[in-house]
Amino acid sequence: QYIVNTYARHDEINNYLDMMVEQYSPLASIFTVGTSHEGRLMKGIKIGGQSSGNKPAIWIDAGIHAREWIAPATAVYIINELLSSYESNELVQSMVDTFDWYILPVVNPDGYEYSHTTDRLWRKNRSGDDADCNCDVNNDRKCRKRAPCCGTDLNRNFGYMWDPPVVASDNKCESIFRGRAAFSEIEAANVRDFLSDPTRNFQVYVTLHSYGQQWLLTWGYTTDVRPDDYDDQMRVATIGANALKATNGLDFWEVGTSGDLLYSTSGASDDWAKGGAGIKYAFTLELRPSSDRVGFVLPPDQIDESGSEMFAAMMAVAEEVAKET
Ligand code: 0X9
Ligand code: ZN
Repeated sequence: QYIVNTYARHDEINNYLDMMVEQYSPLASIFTVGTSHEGRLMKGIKIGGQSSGNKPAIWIDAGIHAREWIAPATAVYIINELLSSYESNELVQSMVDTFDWYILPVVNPDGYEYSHTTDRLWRKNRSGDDADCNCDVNNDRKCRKRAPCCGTDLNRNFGYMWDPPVVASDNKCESIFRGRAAFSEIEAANVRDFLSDPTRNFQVYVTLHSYGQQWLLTWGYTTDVRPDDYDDQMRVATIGANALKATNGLDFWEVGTSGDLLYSTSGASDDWAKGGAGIKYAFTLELRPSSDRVGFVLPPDQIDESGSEMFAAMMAVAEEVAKET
């Protein structure tokens, strides 16, 4: 069914991808990176036609953090827009012809589902001890205490500068638990393996989060060093942020490193994408809203604007990066 502009469940998103591929093949095809801890299929969509080989590629993922529902919804919006406007929009057509777009809407499907069924503000994935993860939160008082001790923060589990921990915890009961080891979590390892495949030529890594309306640049783990191509990162991000702001008239959208705007953290996916996978442009986007009044619980009537502005940003980024390829 048509799930654009809704906060859809994980199986609805997966079904939607199948439906789009049915309609738009061979322009679109399914890819999978593996299954989650609880066995959910981590399904994505490749948009760009059949040609593989060294067409430059753009990766967009979302839903690393369970409660950030606007992120998967925005990814779905982008998928819909890339495919439905391909025929009618020259810029879209040219960017889809130039790049292979790989979009994985839900990196953390177990946590995402848990945030729908049990705890709206859940952040981590759902791996861990049975006593912590599989007890009955609603009817067992002990379980209510143990519940936070389930799961790992996938955005502290990626293996570039995983150690020492920076705003990351070794306590499994904290929401920023970094896991027992870098890539201890199947969902992070699945993304790593897919992005490491040398037959794909990724130029851009974008990961959608919320909230804060910020375009975060690497490095995220420190403010002491900058990547040597930092000026390129800043230029492309600024072009993207300007396109974004122009779309729906948002005036607030910050661009800068995680440490400069927010805080530094070790083990996030953006740093690994750049430092580990060698993808030149690596961005974490903190989507709407800007303030903590609604925070993660953004009304669904804002999906449309979040989607349209982020789509414009992705087109602007692609156009700019295309000049280099
Ligand atoms: O803390 C995070 O993982 C991200 N913010 S969120 O509110 N969505 O949890 C920011 C991560 C930014 N990237 C790095 N610090 N490397
Ligand atoms: Zn997040």
